[in-house]
Amino acid sequence: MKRKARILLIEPPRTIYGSGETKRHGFPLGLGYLAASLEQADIEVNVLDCVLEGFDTEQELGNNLFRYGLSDREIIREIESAQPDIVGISNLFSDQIAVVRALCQLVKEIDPDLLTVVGGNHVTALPEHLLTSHCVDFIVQGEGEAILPELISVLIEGGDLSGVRGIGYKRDGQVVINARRAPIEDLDSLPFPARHLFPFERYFRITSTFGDSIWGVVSPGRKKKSDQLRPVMPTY
Ligand code: B12
Repeated sequence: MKRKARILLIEPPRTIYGSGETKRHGFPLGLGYLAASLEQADIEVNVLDCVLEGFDTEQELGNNLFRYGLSDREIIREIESAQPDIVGISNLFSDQIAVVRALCQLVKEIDPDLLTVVGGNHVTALPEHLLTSHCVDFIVQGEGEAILPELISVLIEGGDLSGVRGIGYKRDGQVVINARRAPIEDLDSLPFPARHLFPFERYFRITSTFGDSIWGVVSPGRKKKSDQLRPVMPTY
């Protein structure tokens, strides 16, 4: 990869169980921080929040499982229009790995040369897991703000991947997990999230109906009318 790289960051569609779970979404803060760091490193970045863009689009997958967010066809259109060299996908939740893997597969079907990078809590905890899929080229463990720009720079320069702390990849078909990078000490050194790359006010349209609740929640099959909504605060 020789010229300035172009990356598309994607918040994947989500799956939930129709009874007992609710649709919900908020601004993907991690992608906001990543986008800002990429911009600071002079890397061209676009974002696609499949959940926000397709919040009312539901697909029944069987066994009471629902997917909400943009359809595959819509995602393909968005990727083709953004023309990225690299697609970065967020995987915060381990219960979403099937969607993430399917999205990586979709990317490879569009263009096998498109590189896929997955980051977030799941691959941080289990770095080898998704890398065993042929459609996942790289994983990033932990905070991506410094790692992702460095990875992209090494890919552009054709440098040595073994020196990039915090990544996992494949060498000669074997999964390689590099040493972890220490957490960022000086958080004030980070640029603020690149909110200008997101249709920010639309997050409030999902979330603002809930009084003190900060996340938009709605059961599958229902639209976002406030009288049909059930406010739920997450418990951990
Ligand atoms: C906010 C939040 C939510 C929000 C989601 C917000 C949103 N955007 O939609 C809500 C309230 C909806 C939510 C719900 C749930 N959550 Co929650 N949530 C969090 C929380 C508290 C913070 C996430 C966050 O914003 N972090 C701050 C940002 C800056 O960091 P980040 O997103 O992790 O991104 C950084 C890195 O991960 C990485 N990265 C992330 N994406 C990418 C992509 C690429 C390409 C790269 C290179 C790097 C990268 O770089 C980023 C910058 O440093 C975390 C706990 C935590 N401390 O992480 C739990 C957490 C993610 N949630 C968790 C869980 C379990 C859930 C629920 C399943 C709870 C439940 N039983 O209902 C649901 C599932 C929701 C769903 N499937 O739809 C677990 C996930 C564990 C796991 N392995 O699955 C966590 C880790 C809490 C925990 N310790 O248990 N959650």
